[in-house]
Order: sequence, then C-alpha cells, then structure tokens
Amino acid sequence: MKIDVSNVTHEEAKKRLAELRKELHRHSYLYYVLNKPEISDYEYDRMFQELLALERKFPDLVTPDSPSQRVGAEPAKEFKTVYHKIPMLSLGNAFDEEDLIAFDKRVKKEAGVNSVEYVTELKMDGLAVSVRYEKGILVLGATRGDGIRGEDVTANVKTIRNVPLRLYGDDIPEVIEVRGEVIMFKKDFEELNKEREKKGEPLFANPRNAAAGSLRQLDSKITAQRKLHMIAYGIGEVIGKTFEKHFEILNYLKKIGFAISPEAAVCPDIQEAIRRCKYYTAHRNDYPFAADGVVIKVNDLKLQEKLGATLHEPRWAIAFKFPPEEAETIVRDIIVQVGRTGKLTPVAIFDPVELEGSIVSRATLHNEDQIKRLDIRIGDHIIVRKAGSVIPEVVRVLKEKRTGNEKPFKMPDRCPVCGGPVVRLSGEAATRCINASCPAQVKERIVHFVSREAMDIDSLGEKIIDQLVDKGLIKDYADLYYLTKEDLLKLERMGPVLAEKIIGNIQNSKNRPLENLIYALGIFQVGKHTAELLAKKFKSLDALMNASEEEIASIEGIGPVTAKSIKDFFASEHNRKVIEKLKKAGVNMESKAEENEENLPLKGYKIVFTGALKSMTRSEAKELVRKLGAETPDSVSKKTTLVVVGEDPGSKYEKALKLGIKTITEEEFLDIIRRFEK
Ligand code: 1X8
Repeated sequence: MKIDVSNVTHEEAKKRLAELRKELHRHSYLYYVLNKPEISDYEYDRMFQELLALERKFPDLVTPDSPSQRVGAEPAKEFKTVYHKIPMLSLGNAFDEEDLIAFDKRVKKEAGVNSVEYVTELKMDGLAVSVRYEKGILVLGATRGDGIRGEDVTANVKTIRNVPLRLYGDDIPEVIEVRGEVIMFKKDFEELNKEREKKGEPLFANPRNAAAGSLRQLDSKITAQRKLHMIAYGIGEVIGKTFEKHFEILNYLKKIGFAISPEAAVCPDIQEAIRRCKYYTAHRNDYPFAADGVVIKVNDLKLQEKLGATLHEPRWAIAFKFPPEEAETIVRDIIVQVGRTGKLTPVAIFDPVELEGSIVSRATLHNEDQIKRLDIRIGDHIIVRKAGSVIPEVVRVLKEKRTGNEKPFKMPDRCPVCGGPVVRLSGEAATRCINASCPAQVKERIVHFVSREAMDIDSLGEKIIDQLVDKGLIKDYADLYYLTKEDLLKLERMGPVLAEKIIGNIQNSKNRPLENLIYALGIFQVGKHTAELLAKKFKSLDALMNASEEEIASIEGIGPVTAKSIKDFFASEHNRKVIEKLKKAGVNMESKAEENEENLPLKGYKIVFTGALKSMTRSEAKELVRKLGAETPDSVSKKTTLVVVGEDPGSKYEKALKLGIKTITEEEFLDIIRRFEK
C-alpha cells in the first residue's frame, strides 16, 4: 500500500497527523480494549501507512505518542536503571484453603476489623512492569527488576499493542504509573517457537520466558515482532487522582485503555474468594495466556494502607497458587545424560503431554535409587507433573496398567558419551564418569563457565560450544580466550557479525569480579554463595589456591566436605594448568576495590534497634544492616547515626531523644533496606 504525500505541505501534514493519531488511538482502543472494532484491518492499515508516510516526509512532526513509535527504536547498548519510587513488591503464597483462611484471620486481626471485602484476579505468569504516564503520555516503561531497581525498557513497552501510548478519555491525572504483567498468549508462543525451530534458533521453554526474553531485547525492533500483551493490575505513583477501592482502580484502568484480568471479581468475604479460586482453578486452561494462580487483595485502600508491607510483600494481598497439573503418558525410553561433574542422569522420554501451558516429553529421574524407588520401566504408564512449575518430574508409575512387556532399566557401566568407566562412590547417590576429558563434561563445564551468573559470556550458546569442542577448537574453558574470529567462522551458522560479537563478549568477561570467576570454575559443591564467601575472605585466586583445607573450612558457612572439594580441585595438575592459561589471557583474579567493604552503602553508619519489629527479629534486622556495612552497637551514644524504633521501645529511645539522634520507624527502616537490597 503506497500513499502519495508528495504534495502535502508542512502545515497540512501537521493537521492531518493530529487527526490520524486521534483516529488511530480511538480505533486501537475499540479493537484492543472494547473488542468492538468499527473499521476493517485494511482501513486501519491504510490510515497507519498514511501516518508513516507523512512522518517520513516531516520527521520533525513525529511525537512520542504517535502510533508509529510502536515499531521499535535502534538497539541500545544496555538498559538504563530505573528506581521505583514506590517499590514493586512480590506476593506471599497460599497453597490451599487453609492458607487463605489464615491470611483472612491475619488481615482482620492486624486491621482490627471483623469483615473484609476482597478482590480476586488471575495471576499471570509473565514479567512485571511499571508504565509511567505524565499528562496522559507514556514516558517510561520499566521492568520490576529487584522491586527497587528495574530496567528502562520504554522503547520495548511502546511496541506492545495493547499498551496505550496516550491514555484515553479526559479524566487523566498529572502522573500515573500503571503496573501489570507482560505476557505472551499461548498460541503466539507456539507460533514463535515453530518459527524459531525452522530457523534453528533455541526454543523458549514457556510463554513466560518468551515474554521476558522479548521484553528484555536491546533491539526493540525484535520486541515489536513478538506479540506481547500487558494485563494491568494496579498502580504505583499517582499525582492528581485518588481512589478508595482496588476494584475502582481496575475499572479506571480499563477506562483509560488497559486490559485487566478477565473475570476480576469483588468478594464480600474470604469464603467467596475461596469459591472464586476453585472456579479459576477449574478453568485454568481456558484462558489464552498462562495463569499460575489467583491474587486476592483487600479491596479497601485505607485498610491496605493500615496493613502496610513487610520487607518484600504487602500484608493486604496473597497469591493462591494453582496446584501442579498432572498428566498421564507412556515411557518410550530412558536415556542417560552426562553433566559437568561427570554425573550420569537418567532421563525418561515419554509421549508429549501438555502441562501448564507447555508441551513436555522428558523428565529427569535423578539417579539409580530414584529409578528403583519408582520401579519405572520402558513402556510403563506414568503420571508426570511440573516440580516448582518448571522441571517435569515423574510422580508415580501406574503398575496396574502393565502388560508384562515393560523393560527394566539398568545404569550403564560405561559412560554413554566417552565410553570410559563409571563409578558410584559409597554414600553417594550419583554414578559418575571419571574421565575428566570426557567431551560431555568438558561441554557442560564450558556451558556453566559462560552462564550469566558465572562469566556472563552472551551469545555463546550450547550449540556453538558443542561444535567448538567437537571440532577440537577448545579443550577447556580457558581456550575460549584464545579463539579467533577465523576459528569461529569455521562453525555452521556463523557469520562475521556474530563471530565478532562473541569474541567481544569473551574479551569483556575478563573483567568479571573474582566471585563470579570462582563460581565459573565449576568446583564441585561451590555455588554462588560459597564463591562469594571465598572471594570475600581470600581476595585473590592465588590466595585461595594456596589456602589450607582448615583455613577454608574455618569460614562460616563452608563445611569440611566443600573445603576438601576445593582443595582437591586446586590440587589437580590439569586444573592448575587451565587456571594458568586464564591468567595468561588476562582474566581478572583479584577482588576489585568496589567489591570491598569500603563501598558498602551503610559504611560508617552506627544503627541501634529498640523495641519489637513486626517484620523480623532484631537480630535479623542487625544482620541485614551489617551486610550493608553498618555497625550495630547495643547502646545509644553520641556516635550513633540512627535509632530504629519498634513497638514498646525501651530506654534507648529516650536516650536517643535526649541526645538528639535521628529516630526512624520500622516502615522507614524497611524503605531504606529495600533501596539497597539486591
Ligand atoms: C503479581 C501479579 C499480580 C496479578 C496478576 N499477575 C501477577 N503476576 C494481579 O494482581 N492480578 S499482582 C503481583 C504482585 O503484586 N507482585
């Protein structure tokens, strides 16, 4: 569709553009919000093309709220950080009726009332965002992040078709932040994965990951091609408008152009809310998107305010989680995978079934003992479900359906990848391949090394690592630092742009902090937390390598088994050689100044607590601020920086007042902590 705008003057374009924007806004509202389109897609597209043509001719007339801005902007280097003025909290969980009744009791007790009205909404499984409007124009879209700090994804949020770029109607406050969940519909998720499969790209595990991956694209043109939706469920900062009920907020959000949870309902009491939970549970698969539960909120906003929040959760809302879905299927095979530590993991392969919105066809059987316990055989009918809603697991075998033709499984005595011997040590559940240069282990160790929490080498996926190892281009993770662009170009599906990007990412990873490097090494038993403790104590890899087992075991939080494993790791000739190669390549092996305590945010603060806190014990509170660098003396003196005053404070409070030391309430204290918490 080509529209001729060659004869249009600047003045005429300005007028016409204003008309077009108004019309396009109105029609997308009719289409997306009211579900009552008045014009055909063709007519809509025509207007849209005219708008684009005019804006191309007169770029100075492009406005930030123009529908053309949904097409996406140029890729950014990285996302800017956004501070949420009002934190985006998470929710406490309820798993059954009993938990909901206990929640209701708590609410009534703490609010001092004997009847409470609730609102129930679906809980969407997506990515939480906050979208800020000033004078009705979308100015900022941010991810939840850690609740305090999110990422500025404005360009990406603007590409979401059902997020208004300009709020509808004339009842628009000066500022309003709309909070909600960005999701991908199940059918769009399936289509996307089909396309990716065709192109040989890695598949998304579920709609949630697809939505998150799409929203966190530096190139918003990619986001624009993904069919995302936002479902609004609340507000953050608002200037120039007040509300009394949560349900009133939902209706208002709908009025100004947002989609809200289908079938949101006001419930006069918890019993009705429980009935609603049962209803949603029965219909959980009827919604176009993946829902993982029901959110139950106190309707009265004054009550909400009175109830307040703990460190992470409001006391006026709770998430009822749907029970895990189960399905019956048939085991077709049991295969064995080899992991980074050489562990052999048996995996059941079964006829594909749908569980909570995604198709699954395999489940880990963990180890030999688990196979014995389940007595699972090839050909068995089994019940599967998702554990923690992510990894599928086998719940039980339907032995009554056996025909006698089922084949029992035996753990192999040779590694299925390298053919080397396997052993099962006494007291261990795992069977392991003990060949350290087994390609399966080498690959897994490299996959771990490049992962986000480790060296964070982006774009270096498993398929590429497989090829690098199979072609003999790398034998261990240190070899990554010696790869050249020419090496990478020998791989399938590799072009110069991607090759250069990967080399750049590998080079950048040389500056990762020491704790990430220690974690990346893949020492058995050393997870992220242990790696942090080690980095903090030893401050350099050399110091850690030369430390004695006793010295390592003396660190609080590290036991003798881990200490021995660390010592064994560094005693290995092979590992020392690999570390030497990392060092030669220039990988950082020291802790940097900014990781040291000097830079902790509460360094130099002396904080005293008095009275009982509602959200935690005093020693938990002390531990929290100590982690942020503060000292926590037991008494108030002139040197005290702050006194946190809980319920029934003691003489410390009086002393603080006498000495003129700043005192803060528990809520104010929580606000401070939330700002610094990772
Ligand atoms: C998270 C979510 C909420 C709702 C739906 N889906 C979510 N993932 C809702 O309120 N309808 S509220 C929420 C939160 O407060 N963290």
